[in-house]
Amino acid sequence: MLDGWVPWPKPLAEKYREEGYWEGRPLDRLLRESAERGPSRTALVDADGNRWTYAELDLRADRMTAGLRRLGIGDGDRVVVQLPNTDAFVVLFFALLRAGAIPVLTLPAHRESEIVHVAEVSGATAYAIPDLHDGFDHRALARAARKAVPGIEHVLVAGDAAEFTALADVDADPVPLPEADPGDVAVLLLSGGTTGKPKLIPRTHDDYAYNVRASAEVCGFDGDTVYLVVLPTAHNFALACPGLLGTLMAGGTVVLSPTPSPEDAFALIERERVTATAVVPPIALLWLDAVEWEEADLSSLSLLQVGGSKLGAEPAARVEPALGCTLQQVFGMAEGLLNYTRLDDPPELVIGTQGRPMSPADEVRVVDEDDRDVPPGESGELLTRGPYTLRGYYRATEHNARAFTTDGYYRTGDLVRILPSGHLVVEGRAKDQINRGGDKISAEELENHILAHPAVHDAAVVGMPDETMGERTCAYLVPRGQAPGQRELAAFLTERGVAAYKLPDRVEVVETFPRTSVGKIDKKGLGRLIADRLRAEGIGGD
Ligand code: OOB
Repeated sequence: MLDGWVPWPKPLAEKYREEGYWEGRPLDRLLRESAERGPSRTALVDADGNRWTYAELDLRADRMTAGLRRLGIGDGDRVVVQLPNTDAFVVLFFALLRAGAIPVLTLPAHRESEIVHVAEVSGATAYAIPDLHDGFDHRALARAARKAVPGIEHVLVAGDAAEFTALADVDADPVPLPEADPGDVAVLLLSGGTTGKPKLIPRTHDDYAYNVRASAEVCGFDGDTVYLVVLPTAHNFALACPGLLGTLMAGGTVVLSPTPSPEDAFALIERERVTATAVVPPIALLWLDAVEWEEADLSSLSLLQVGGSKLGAEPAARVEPALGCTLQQVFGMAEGLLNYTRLDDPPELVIGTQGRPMSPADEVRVVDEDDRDVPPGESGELLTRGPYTLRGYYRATEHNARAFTTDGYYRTGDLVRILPSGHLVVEGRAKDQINRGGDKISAEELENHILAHPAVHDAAVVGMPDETMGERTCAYLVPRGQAPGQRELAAFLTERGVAAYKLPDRVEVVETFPRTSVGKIDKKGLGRLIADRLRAEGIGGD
């Protein structure tokens, strides 16, 4: 049993159980049950065309479970997982659950700064990596991480392990093990973050299994579903909404795409007769253009889920005619709450809204700055609680006091309005975060890194409008001497181990920052300033 996480209050947990949201089954059972129902069906296919049946995948997971236990990994141990879209991720994910360990899911793009932080906060004892990915040697990163976090006893490598342990050798004859308590934490997800450092999101077996099961229902996943994983497997959207777990629960087939490029993804859609996939808006835009010249047969595709940042109404309207499939908008968060447009919603709701809450037990409020409910239909901050929304970040007592109301609502930081149908329209953001095409960047985290530069006196990071990404990142600097340019700053941040997607796209140098009446940096003012400047330069904006 993990400590340092905030469980649901007992009466509420009782209610979620009684009303059948929580079924009291460990998350990994979804694979076992599908393997029992259809052992010879294809569970997983990778980009090279390697295929595993349910029986094979289930057995691989069991063998790796035994291998992990032999290494001494299990019983609540946290394991930082940083693997690309490969079979190794899928097998390790289930093996960790079965061994009683807790996967801490990070993105392949994360670097020393993020990995060290996450390993420290989670108290990780192991770290799983690919050898090389996207030209980057993760073993070098593992060496640095181990130096910084000596608690990391094991480094498990998919591929050439060098001095570490090869995942292929984490293998032994299956042993019977006790099942996890479904009320315990199953995985730790990474939050997009709004403060200095990324936060960890505890998801229990009960809550995550419900997240997966209800998503699969809403999206009509069944044994005939062939789901293409395009986003990183570690992202909640691709993993569990319904994603790879929802497909395996339904007995369908998961296909792994190494990248979201139309070349890779379209070829796999044609080859495997893919029926459903999930992307962020910039990828949707890219695909909408690519169908013009790519010749692949996409006729099998029946559902394209788009979420992570706001999809404009114009591209939304182009999805069905261009790709010949149903569009589903998804407004979700790793913290929990999922909003989906429904498959039978009228076009104006599918095109013009970000969906409605997945569960009848989701409670949503829209409030003003004093936490008072706004009149119906008006815009305000979205607060939510429910059977699959966290009650607190892991080991973050102080932050939790601000991120949640006293009665347990999570402050999403999203500005929304609710239509009479219950559908939400995302209107903006109250949180200090940049949403760069679905990748979340905490302004404060980036500012802290930038402030370490010797020629920077002060820094303020804001979003700037961008046609494809929705937003990009602009760093305003007050210099101390000769200010670094965009490239110099990017090199400095990379050297500090900051992930590439967080590097500022643009640097602006000013003498002082505009201030609000209470003396805070006026970020809205800076946002307007850069938007005006882009417009004057003829880039982006209206
Ligand atoms: C998904 O999860 P996260 O944790 O990376 O980011 C959550 C945040 C939301 O609070 C919101 O600010 C933004 O991303 N967001 C959207 C959106 N979907 C997410 N903003 C506008 N429109 C949308 N459709 O991004 C995520 C998790 C599960 C499923 C889908 C997305």
